[in-house]
Amino acid sequence: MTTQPPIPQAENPARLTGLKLDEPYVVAAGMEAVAVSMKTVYEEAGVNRGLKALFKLNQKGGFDCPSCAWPDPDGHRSAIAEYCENGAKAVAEEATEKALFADFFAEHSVADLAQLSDRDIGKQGRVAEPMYLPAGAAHYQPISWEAAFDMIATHLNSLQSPDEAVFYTSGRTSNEAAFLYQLFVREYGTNNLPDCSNMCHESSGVALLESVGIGKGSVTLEDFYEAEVIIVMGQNPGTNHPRMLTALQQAHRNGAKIIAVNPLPEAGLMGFNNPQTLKGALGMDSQLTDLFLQVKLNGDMALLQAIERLLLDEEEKQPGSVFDHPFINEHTEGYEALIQHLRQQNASKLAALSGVPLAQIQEAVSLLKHKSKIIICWAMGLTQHANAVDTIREVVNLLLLKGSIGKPGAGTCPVRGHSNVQGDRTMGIWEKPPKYLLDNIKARFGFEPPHHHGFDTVEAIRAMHEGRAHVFFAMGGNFLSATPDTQFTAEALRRCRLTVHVSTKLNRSHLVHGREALILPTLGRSDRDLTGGTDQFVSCENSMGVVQASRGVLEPVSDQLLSEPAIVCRLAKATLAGRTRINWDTYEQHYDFIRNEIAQVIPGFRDYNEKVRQPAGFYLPNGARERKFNTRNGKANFNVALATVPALSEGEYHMMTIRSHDQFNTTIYGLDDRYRGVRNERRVVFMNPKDISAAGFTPGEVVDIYNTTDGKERVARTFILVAYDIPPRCIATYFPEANVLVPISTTASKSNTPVYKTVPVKLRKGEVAI
Ligand SMILES: Nc1nc2c(c(=O)[nH]1)N[C@H]1C(S)=C(S)[C@@H](COP(=O)(O)OP(=O)(O)OC[C@H]3O[C@@H](n4cnc5c(=O)[nH]c(N)nc54)[C@H](O)[C@@H]3O)O[C@H]1N2
Ligand SMILES: Nc1nc2c(c(=O)[nH]1)N[C@H]1C(S)=C(S)[C@@H](COP(=O)(O)OP(=O)(O)OC[C@H]3O[C@@H](n4cnc5c(=O)[nH]c(N)nc54)[C@H](O)[C@@H]3O)O[C@H]1N2
Ligand SMILES: [Mo]
Repeated sequence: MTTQPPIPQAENPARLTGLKLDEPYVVAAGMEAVAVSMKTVYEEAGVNRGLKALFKLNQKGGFDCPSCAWPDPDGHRSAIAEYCENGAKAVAEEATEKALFADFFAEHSVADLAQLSDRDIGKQGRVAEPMYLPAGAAHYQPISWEAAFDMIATHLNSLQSPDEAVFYTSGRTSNEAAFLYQLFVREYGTNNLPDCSNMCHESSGVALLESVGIGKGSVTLEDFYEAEVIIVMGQNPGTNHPRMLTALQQAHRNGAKIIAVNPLPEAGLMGFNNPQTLKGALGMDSQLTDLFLQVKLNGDMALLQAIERLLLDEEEKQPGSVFDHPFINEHTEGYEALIQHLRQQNASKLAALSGVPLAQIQEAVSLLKHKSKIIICWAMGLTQHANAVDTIREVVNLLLLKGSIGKPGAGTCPVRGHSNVQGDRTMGIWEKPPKYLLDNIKARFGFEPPHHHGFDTVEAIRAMHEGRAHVFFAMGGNFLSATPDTQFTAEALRRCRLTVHVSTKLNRSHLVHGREALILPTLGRSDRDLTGGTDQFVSCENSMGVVQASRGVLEPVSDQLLSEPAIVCRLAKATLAGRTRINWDTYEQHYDFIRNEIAQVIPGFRDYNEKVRQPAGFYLPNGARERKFNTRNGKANFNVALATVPALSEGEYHMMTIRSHDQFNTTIYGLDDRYRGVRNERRVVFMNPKDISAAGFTPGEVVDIYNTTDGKERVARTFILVAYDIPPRCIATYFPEANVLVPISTTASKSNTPVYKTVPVKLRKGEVAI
């Protein structure tokens, strides 16, 4: 089918890099993290550029860290280090001085570049001018911006329907760019706006909307300092949200009990040395987790129901002492149905299903019983399962029973991934647009936006695969590597007439392309943006609904980069020409004009230009935070669901695909996963030592992993077995190497999120000699 080069993760046996194993850490951060940050930044960006960038990172008046979406403190910010090791790595990756101009692409063919590992592709540097790959060509060649926009416009305008184009977004795109992008796409005529959120917190959004009427979390950072109990489920903050550890530590000092629910004893969760304090720097800081519940993969719903069932027993012994009846009566619906359901459940059976011993669940119940300031945090360990939406609704059930929402120290805390993924959704990057958004767009701009739903990520892949979509446009991201079923997605992209990527850095999606392909180089978060001849800033929304300005400080690596808002404006003008009702030119003159539009169209943004200039930004309205539940019935809704864990056949395991400490999603910074004791290798499988021997393997042996969902064999070759403290029949590999095994047909009900955390797989001896 293809003359394109093979994809190492999907079509080739991969090379190993030389595993070295250490003891896993029990405590995260400390001075080692600071040393690693400094080293990475200086190596990539040089001392001057590096220092300049780090000094402005997450400071008021500086730029928002491009790494995760954890909020910055509203008040005092440490002048030297309001960032973490992994934020520093993200900045270093972007601030690199290596720039790829036409001569680089003339020298290296697409086929040559495709031989490189993901890490080495990323390390080549920033894309520095627009590049075009003609049909059948071996090399990308330079193209002017104008010609590139004309080419995209010609393709888009030759489609039979706007619904044959797909417009993907990754979560670094600013509010300003995202708003313009969705506006252009809707004026063009489609809601095909899939985004990384579809693979990330979509399950949280769906669940929270149904349960409490807002698809975002309800807590603020201040709530952490007042909480009595904080449960962290399915999240590895030591690696993915390191600054969260500072908040957890403060909460712990203020007396909060911390319960960690995870199949792995993750270093950051178990303990944390805060490098911003002297004690922490010296490695003398505290233990964080009071109770570690080592749940089986997807055992969370069973665990939560076991807790609720036991709380019900306590409540019945002493009515009114455990559940918050005034809150339940006034604000919720479905309590009786839930209680009836819980009465039919057997705590021991639920405990067995969850993998957590009943005695430990009892401990959790004792911690929770008489407390009501409870926060539950979660991330991908809950969202990427078939029953994710119901599991998250179970999280809310527990909070509602305790009245733990909409008051200080309590509430929901889905911890977001990309730094502006939440803001992009607020701005209308949504394939299922709410009616108010379409109405407001119509009222302000005078065109009728399409009402029928567009494709989400998985639907977009299928549409491209089946020839129902022909043009793929990506505002950031690395679609090929982030999506499930790598081989299938590759076929889908290769069937497109045109694939376009607005990117900062080179990645594998540029090398697995449509008949023609374009790379449009853009400014990153840390870059100075002089669009319209003035210093522009953009804005982002963090995980707690705070919108803040972000102003890049570094000189861009090339004068041929355009900002994302400028790219959208020019694309819109080229594509819509005389058809448009919108004066795109003004937005390129000053971003204040974009924010003025946002203020009129998006709720909560009135006086945006003024408010965003306040030093710490502003909070968006949040009904759940005030016990105003904007659901259909105006109540917070309990949900009744049966706890299930998918069954395993003989020789089968549940595989989760997780992040190492040295990556940001598909951007691989390095080959170490320091806290888990893994160095210099990513092709590893974490497995329970008893399972290893029961299967007749030995640690260190090389295996192939395979999946046969839908009767089709998917194989990921050459992984080294690492004996690890992980529950039986559960194994772990890294994303994106193992994405080839994730069947596209298995997605979460209601959110359609790929099931990246319970992939049914088997292992066999590695076939390829290494
Ligand atoms: N440095 C860095 N920061 C990042 C990212 C990055 O790649 N690197 N990615 C960003 C993005 S987009 C996101 S979405 C977040 C992701 O942040 P996380 O969700 O922390 O990322 P994962 O590595 O997917 O980790 C999932 C965690 O859930 C656990 N887990 C897996 N399955 C289950 C389960 O069934 N139940 C329970 N209770 N736990 C389970 C795993 O052991 C692991 O600790 O981080 C963001 N921040
Ligand atoms: N197996 C498995 N797969 C997963 C997951 C998992 O846990 N397991 N997690 C899922 C999750 S939570 C997510 S969010 C997705 C992530 O999916 P994506 O968001 O698509 O992937 P990223 O790796 O974050 O995208 C990195 C690329 O974005 C580009 N980029 C970086 N900064 C900018 C910028 O400022 N502007 C522009 N235009 N481009 C930029 C760079 O070219 C870089 O190569 O992956 C999902 N895939
Ligand atoms: Mo994410």
